[in-house]
Amino acid sequence: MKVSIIIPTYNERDNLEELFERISNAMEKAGYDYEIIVVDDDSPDRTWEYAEELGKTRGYPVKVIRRTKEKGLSSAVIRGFKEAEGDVFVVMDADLQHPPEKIPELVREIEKGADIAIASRYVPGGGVENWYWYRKLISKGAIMIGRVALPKIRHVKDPVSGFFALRREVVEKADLNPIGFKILMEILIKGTYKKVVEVPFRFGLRKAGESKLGGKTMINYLKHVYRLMKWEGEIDRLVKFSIVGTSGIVVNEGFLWFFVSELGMDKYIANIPATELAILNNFIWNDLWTFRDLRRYPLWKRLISFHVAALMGAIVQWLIYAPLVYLGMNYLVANLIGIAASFIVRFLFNRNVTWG
Ligand SMILES: Nc1nc2c(ncn2[C@@H]2O[C@H](COP(=O)(O)OP(=O)(O)O)[C@@H](O)[C@H]2O)c(=O)[nH]1
Ligand SMILES: [Mg+2]
Repeated sequence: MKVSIIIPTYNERDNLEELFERISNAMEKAGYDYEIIVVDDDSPDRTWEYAEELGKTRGYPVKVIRRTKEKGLSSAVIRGFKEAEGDVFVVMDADLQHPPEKIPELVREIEKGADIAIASRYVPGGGVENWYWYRKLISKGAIMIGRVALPKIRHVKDPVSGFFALRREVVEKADLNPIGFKILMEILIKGTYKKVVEVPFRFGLRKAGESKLGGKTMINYLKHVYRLMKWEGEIDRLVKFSIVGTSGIVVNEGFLWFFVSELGMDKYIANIPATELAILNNFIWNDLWTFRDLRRYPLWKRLISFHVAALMGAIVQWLIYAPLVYLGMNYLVANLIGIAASFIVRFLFNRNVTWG
């Protein structure tokens, strides 16, 4: 079995020597056959040249790809997959924030039967070095958004880690988007695999050089999550869910009118059966259409869960409406914002629980 270690680089010259040395020690100690694939985007500091030189003078099994036309982290990793000869691929950064000593542990998980082994910051024993609480909060918040928006990855604690190992077959047939922002998330959505395991590790400090990522990171991340939702058909569901929701408004109003005008019911009371009928209407269409392929729990459970979502939505709607009105906002506008929040809450709850 051969391991291909894929390392995207941009201006990482000063990290290479220690990186190669530690990789080579770790792999030799564990007894794995390996190759290092450096995918460099024509770094001004000539990282590619130094990588080749280290390979020649010190005998490390390095293959260097110098890209002069393309750029970007994800596309570099995808290129690495194409060049790799191994049975197991490992992806890691060059800056030593990913300790090379973890590689054998990841590979061992693959040998034991995992298809993807992630070096994870967010399982017990893992962590990050020297991050302020707000940076942790942003990181965890971003992951949480990804996990609820993409139910397929909801069991993965660190789906955006840049340090992981996988079997070649996982990505061989996958149509990975080179402009994707987080390559692991892309693989978790589009790859062919069954078992994912996470191995704890501490995300260290950058040894030399500086970070290339930052600035628009959050926006790019959200764009990537959106593209993956689209690819997964989750955006289609969202559209269907809103169409059904709109039909519910018609049902609600229609029955309210019928109960009050035709049956002479009390206006305060009539609202209750009208709302319940709208909930039932929405449930039926969502069950038969929006989430048809996801019916796993018995009907009565789905029905109860759908009502829980409706109740939660109503509470959220009110919790947003009341303070906004109190703060002086126009009550119709406040209600609209409340409805939007309720919509998101109901969709996510139904997607992850009722039809989860
Ligand atoms: N080939 C290539 N590598 C990149 C690019 N951007 C970043 N990298 C490499 O990807 C790894 C992670 O980047 P880094 O700046 O450390 O990200 P951070 O740890 O999130 O700050 C490092 O090895 C970088 O050299 C790029 O556009 N092309
Ligand atoms: Mg880094």
